[in-house]
Amino acid sequence: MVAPPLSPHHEILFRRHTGNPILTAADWPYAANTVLNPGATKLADGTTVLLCRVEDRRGHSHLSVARSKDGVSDWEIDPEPTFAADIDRHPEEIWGLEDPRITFVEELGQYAVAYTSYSSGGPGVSLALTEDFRSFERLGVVMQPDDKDAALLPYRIGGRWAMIHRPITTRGAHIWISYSPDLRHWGDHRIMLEARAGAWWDARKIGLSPPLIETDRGWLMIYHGVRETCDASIYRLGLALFDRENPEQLIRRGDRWIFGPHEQYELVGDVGNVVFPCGYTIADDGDTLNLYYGAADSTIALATGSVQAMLGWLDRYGQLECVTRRAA
Ligand code: BMA
Repeated sequence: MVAPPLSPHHEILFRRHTGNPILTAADWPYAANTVLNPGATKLADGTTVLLCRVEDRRGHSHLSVARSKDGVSDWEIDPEPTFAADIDRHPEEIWGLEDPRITFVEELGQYAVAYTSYSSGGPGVSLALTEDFRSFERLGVVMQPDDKDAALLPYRIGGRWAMIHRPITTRGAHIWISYSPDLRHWGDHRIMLEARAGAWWDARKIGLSPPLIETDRGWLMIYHGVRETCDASIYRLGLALFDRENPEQLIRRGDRWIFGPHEQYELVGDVGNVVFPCGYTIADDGDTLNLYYGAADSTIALATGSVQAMLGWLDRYGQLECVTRRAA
C-alpha cells in the first residue's frame, strides 16, 4: 500500500529515521507477534532504554527492555519478558500490560512507569517504580477502567504529584489531570484538554502520547487524535502547551496535526493507519527530540524533531483556548 503524495506546503516537524522500522518482532530473541508503543528514557550513562510492549500470539502483551548506545541501532534486547503480568497478585493484569510511559523522578531517585493494566473490566492505569529496568515495584491500579494513556509529571506541583490520563466517560474521551499526596491516592480530577467535535482531525477521542516535555515556555504536550472514518480509525499527533506552574491551564493548542501515518509500515500492520508514541529522549543539545512510536500496532519506529521548532509552530498554528474545567 502506498499513500498519495503529501503536499509540499505543510511544515515538517518530524523526520522519520531512514532505517525505520528500527525494531520489529523479527529482532526479538523469543517468539512475539508484534513489538510496539515503547516508553523511552536515557540512563545517566547515555544508554537509551526502550520499554517495549510485546504482544504474543494469545493477544496478551508484556513489557521488555531494549538498550542501545546510540538510540538507533545495536539493540540489546532482554532474552525473556522483563515485566510481565503477575495475575496472582495483580488480577488487573489478566489480559496483559500495555503502552508504558516513563518519567524519571529525581525526588525518588527512580523511574515511574505508568502503564495500561488490561483487566477483565477493561483497561486501567497502573503505576510501578524501578531504578534499573530490571526489577519493578508495583503500586497497583491508580485509575480504574476505562482509563489509559497515562504519565506522571517528574516533580510535585504545589506539593502534590500530578498524573495525566484519559478516562472514557459518557462525555467522551478527553485528557484529564489528577493529583496525589503519595502516588497511591488520586483525586482533584480535572479535564485538561478536550477532544474536538465533528470533522476535526482530533474529534471525539484524544489521549496523551509521550510524557509531557518541560520547556522554558511551559509543558509541551504531544497528543494523539483519532479520526473515525467508515474505513478505519486514523491515529495522528497534535501539540498543546500548558502553564508550567499550573499544568491544567492550557496556553495554546495547535489546530492541525503535525504527524500522521504515511509510510507503508504505518499504514499496514495489525492495526493500520496508526502512529502511537509513548516515549522520547532529548539529545545533548537540549532540543533535538527523538520520538519512539508504534507503527500500525506492529513495529517500532523513530522520528526526530526540535522542541523549539514545535514551540514556534504553536505560535503560528496554535490558538488560545478557554477550557471549561469540570470536576469528575
Ligand atoms: C489505543 C491503544 C494503543 C493502540 C492504539 C491503536 O487505544 O490501545 O495501544 O496502539 O489504540 O490501535
